[in-house]
Amino acid sequence: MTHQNSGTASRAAELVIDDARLMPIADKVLAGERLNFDDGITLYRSADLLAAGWLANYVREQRHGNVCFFNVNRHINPTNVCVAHCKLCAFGRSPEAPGAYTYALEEIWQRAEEGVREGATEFHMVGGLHPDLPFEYFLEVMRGLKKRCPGVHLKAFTMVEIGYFARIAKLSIRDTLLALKDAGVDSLPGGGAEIFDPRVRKVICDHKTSGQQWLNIARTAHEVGLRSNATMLYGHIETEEERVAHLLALRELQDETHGFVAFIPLAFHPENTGLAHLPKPTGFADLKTIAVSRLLLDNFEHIKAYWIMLTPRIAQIALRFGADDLDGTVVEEKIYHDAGATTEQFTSRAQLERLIRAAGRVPVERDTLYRPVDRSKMPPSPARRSDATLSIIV
Ligand code: V47
Repeated sequence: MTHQNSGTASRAAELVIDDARLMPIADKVLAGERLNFDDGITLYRSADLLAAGWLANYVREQRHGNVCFFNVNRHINPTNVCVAHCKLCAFGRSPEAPGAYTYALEEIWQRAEEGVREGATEFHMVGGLHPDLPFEYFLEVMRGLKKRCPGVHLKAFTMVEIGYFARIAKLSIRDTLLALKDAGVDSLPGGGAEIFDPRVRKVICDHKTSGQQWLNIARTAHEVGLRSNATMLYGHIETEEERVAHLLALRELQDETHGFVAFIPLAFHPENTGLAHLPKPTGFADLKTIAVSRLLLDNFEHIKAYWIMLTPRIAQIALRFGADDLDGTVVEEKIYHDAGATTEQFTSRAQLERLIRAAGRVPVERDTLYRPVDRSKMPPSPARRSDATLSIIV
């Protein structure tokens, strides 16, 4: 059936809804009204992916028109040694386990300087909860990065790492965040949120920061002037109710602080994890989650389709299902690749632009806070790897 709502934009005439349960939701979206918990559940339970995607795309185009953002960044994971032993994770190791590593300070700085030569405007830095490294090590990492690469935004440490640093340094969350800010941290990435519900956390990340603590740390970060991203790890043991409750908890905090920059749904990769028996989320679930996120998170400016995790093909399609950002060039990715991701770890700026253009969008390079980057005012960065690194038919 075609949507017949009176008083809606003429574009609504394009909307075809097969599942009548989505009609009242379409009315709300087209009228700019906030969706509720039941709407989220209905969207998740409906097989009418195209109608949900149309609505999410409508909201996305109202905010960003035809623009799709990407950035030139580098991930750096200082250590994979971790005391948490989360079932969901294939990255963390005991100190003596094969493959355990911890970079020396110089190694981190060297990687960063390589990133600067490649034109990176952001370092994304997260790692394990190391039993022996003192908080001072991480402060020193940040000070050294700021000194050597003053123009690069440091997006570093998840709420989980912040909680751990506070514990080992015997500081309050606020003082921990202030110390990191003083050492050079500019914002925080969105990891570690997983699913907030305690039932799920007990199985997938038993010893990790609780959902409530994650939200409290994010609140404090925003209060001290550090903006952050937010994530949701989906496609493992969580129910639709737990996903929607997670999204609404983020929306509620965003109403309060306006500190979140972007939301990134993260598809669970089971290989080499304690949950390896679970199947991978499907492409349908990936696109539905992007669409539901765009529709429920009406106070988030950006929804990111993280190409490494979704694959470039699905991430590209997501640009028509609510996402307005593909994330970045990345260069070195360990968390997903340890868990069986088959995507490349690096893509070039040219490849990202090509994916975006082929989806009928206009690529805009952004910095971490979504300000456009004007390369004409920056020194040229030598192409480090061939554009053929990522081969994809678009
Ligand atoms: O916190 C861990 C998740 C996160 C697995 O803020 C897994 O811009 C799937 O947060 N399968 C790290 N996911 C990645 C992350 C991120 C990525 C890109 C951009 C931003 C940003 C943040 O990855 C972890 C955890 O939630 N994770 N193991 C796994 N097996």
